[in-house]
Amino acid sequence: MAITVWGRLTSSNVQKVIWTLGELELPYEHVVVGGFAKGTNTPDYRAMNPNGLVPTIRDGELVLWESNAIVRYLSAEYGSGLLFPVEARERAVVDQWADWTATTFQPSWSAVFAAKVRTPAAEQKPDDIGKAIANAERQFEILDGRLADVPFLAGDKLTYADLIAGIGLYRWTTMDISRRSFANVTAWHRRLRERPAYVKAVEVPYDELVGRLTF
Ligand SMILES: N[C@@H](CCC(=O)N[C@@H](CS)C(=O)NCC(=O)O)C(=O)O
Repeated sequence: MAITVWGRLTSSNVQKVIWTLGELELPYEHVVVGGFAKGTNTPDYRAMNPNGLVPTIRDGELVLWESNAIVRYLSAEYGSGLLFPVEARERAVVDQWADWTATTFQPSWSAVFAAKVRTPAAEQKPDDIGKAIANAERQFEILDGRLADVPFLAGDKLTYADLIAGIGLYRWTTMDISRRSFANVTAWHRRLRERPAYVKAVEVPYDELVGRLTF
């Protein structure tokens, strides 16, 4: 039975999942819910995902939400030795960058996206935007330092840490803001853009999110 994914393609958390499926060349069914499509507040959907958020997946008997958990699961189940190192010390490094992304990096660029893109122009606060950009740049500096040493976050090969972190690059580089440039991050972005699964899943226009804080 094919994997089913619920979620809208303009959600960066859904994009991680679609990108992972693409890297692993796994067939899947896609049900568009969330945002304008709604559908996340029904009893059936809430029974799968009590948060009423996207993404959610089903793979056989397994129903799973939380995008990073989904990416890790797919990588372990279908990408062992590929996206998911089997050796504990190697995997620990992948988890370090994945968890840093969840707790620190993604919240930092998401805060800029919320303040500058999702907040209606008349309500935007330049000071808040400036502080959010400065904080995000501190995290990009850390990323840049790592990528000075290795082509991908965990070393020589693409892993699920790159999938979890890499979804931020399109939004970061296309927002109408002044930002510092980071040469190693730019080179990593270029490497990711060579991957059709990345481009298809992540380089997705987000016009429907402009000025809209409600979803
Ligand atoms: N921590 C959750 C966050 C999920 C989340 O906030 N999803 C947003 C889209 S990125 C959502 O469902 N928004 C409401 C909607 O799209 O209707 C995850 O990573 O899966």
